Amino acid sequence: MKFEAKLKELVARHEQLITRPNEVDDSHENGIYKRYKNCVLTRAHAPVFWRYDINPETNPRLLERLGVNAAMNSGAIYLNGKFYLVPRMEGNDRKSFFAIAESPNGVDNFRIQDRPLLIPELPNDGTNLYDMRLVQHEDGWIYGIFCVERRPEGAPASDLSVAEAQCGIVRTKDLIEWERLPDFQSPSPQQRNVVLHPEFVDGKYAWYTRPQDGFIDTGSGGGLGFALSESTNPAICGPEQIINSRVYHTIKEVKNGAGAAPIKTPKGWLHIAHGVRNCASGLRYVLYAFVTDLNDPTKVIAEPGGHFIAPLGGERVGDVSNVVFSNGIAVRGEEVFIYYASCDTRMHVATTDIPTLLDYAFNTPSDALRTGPCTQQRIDLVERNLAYAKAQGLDVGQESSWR
Ligand code: M1P
Repeated sequence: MKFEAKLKELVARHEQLITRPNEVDDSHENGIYKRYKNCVLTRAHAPVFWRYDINPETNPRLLERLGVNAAMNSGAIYLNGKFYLVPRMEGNDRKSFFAIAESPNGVDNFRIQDRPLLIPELPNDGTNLYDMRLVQHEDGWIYGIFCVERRPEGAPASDLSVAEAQCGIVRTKDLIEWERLPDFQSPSPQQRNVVLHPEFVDGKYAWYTRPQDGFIDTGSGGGLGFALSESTNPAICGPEQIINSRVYHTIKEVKNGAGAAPIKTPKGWLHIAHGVRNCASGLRYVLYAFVTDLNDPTKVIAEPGGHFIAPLGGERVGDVSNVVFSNGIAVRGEEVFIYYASCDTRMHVATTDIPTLLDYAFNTPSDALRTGPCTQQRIDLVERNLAYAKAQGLDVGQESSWR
């Protein structure tokens, strides 16, 4: 095929992908949220001109010059009538970078803006920046809170996997001009999954942290922390209080971390976090929910047992398999758009609303922590249902002798 025709086809295929309508996937109905058939962002959503040199003189074979490997872990915000994602794009060179994608409806037609987002550099900046949370704070700024990963000074030459994670901060008013602030400072050796609370607490900035001793292992870091700082410039937080712990034999046994900033609801601050456990096939990442007190965001007042979203079907396989991860939620009125990545590879959306999420959070039994009480929870549900079915003369698929 001639150069021009090939380029035309690439552009047409890209346009077809990004404008294809999305539909609810009814096969995974649970009443709590709706999954969708198509991903909202993939590596193929990256513009053709990000990947190819389109000049026949310098690229006569029209080869891809700078491939994109993944579009994942996106910050999200609903702003001025539009949905914006700030995904973690990953080049074939393994470096992550940020982009801005915009959609009119939050479930399809996400178009990535022409240029990647170049975060202003700090001296000794990270090797890799990723996983931005977008937080609209009551101070008037939209903050971008992200992970800064670097090789620490003195790391052993024999082990190139030794790395350090810290938290970087940018702020903007319009998603166009971004100001870089000094990195977040905390008492912990490393931090990942740091999120800013959208309101002041006791007149201070409040942070969800994830204290960790090592780059992957949280070590003595007991879970999801909470801390206060006087300012965001610089953000130097005081002691971290663990507000949501890791727990043996649960979906968050190995580690957990905050997702997007919590949603303010009439009944509390609603969090969608991630929990990690270990198994023979490696770490398994799922999403779970909890609610904290409106007046005391350190106090958990509801936590349904088990996972909220776990990888399903094709979501299970990717660069880092068996992972769902969310750092972006957009809220439009009562509608909630939960953006989650599967397997550090591509982005999905699940939609629901605040009343449904509160029903889920407050009326789903909490994890009873042992097989006996957990089985009893289910037997109690069965007994209530069978009695109700009998009284109402309902066929709910029960054993025939009981009908
Ligand atoms: O690979 C899964 C996820 O691992 C990390 O999350 P956590 O710090 O909780 O282990 C993050 O690097 C995240 O980007 C990644 O999706």
